[in-house]
Amino acid sequence: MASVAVCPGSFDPITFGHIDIIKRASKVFDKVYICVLNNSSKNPLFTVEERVQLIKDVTGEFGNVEVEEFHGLLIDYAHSKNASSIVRGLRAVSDFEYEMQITSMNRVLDESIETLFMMTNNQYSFLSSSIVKEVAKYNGSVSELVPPVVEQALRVKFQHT
Ligand code: COD
Repeated sequence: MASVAVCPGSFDPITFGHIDIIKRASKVFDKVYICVLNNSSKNPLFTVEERVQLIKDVTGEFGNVEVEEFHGLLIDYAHSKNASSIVRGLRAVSDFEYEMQITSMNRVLDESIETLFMMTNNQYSFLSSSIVKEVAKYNGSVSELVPPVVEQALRVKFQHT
């Protein structure tokens, strides 16, 4: 039976850190669904459609990765895809408490789906979508942090074209 995983997130926008985790997951699982979901504690810059399109633009090279949006509980999405696992990235110890909270909640909702954590490449351990938006907002260079298509989308959003 094919192994299926879900990489969930807000991806507002996708960064090289996200891509690092997606690439690692795509090597371990037969099929990886990247799912753009709503994080109720965040106020997104990009629409869900824009985020999905940017992810599609930069993950095309991975043959076993599919990108979708979902409005609802992550665990329901994972279930609908027959996924055995949810893959999350870890950057630093500071991620741990938040990740433990959502993992425990998801386990209460459905014990059969495991959450697996992958450590990011050291060079991306400081990187987050928030930091990228902060730099791009004030017209700083984010070329080391995101692919060119995302950099361009940020320029348009912040009217730095
Ligand atoms: N290196 C490695 N990994 C990284 C990096 C980096 N530099 N940056 C981010 N990541 C990882 C994150 O650790 C995460 O695993 C993934 O990439 C996505 O990150 P974000 O920040 O884009 O996404 P989040 O954390 O906002 O996603 C939260 C969800 C949207 C998944 C969550 O809110 C959710 O499941 N919402 C749906 C409703 C639900 O089911 N709620 C119940 C559970 S509480």
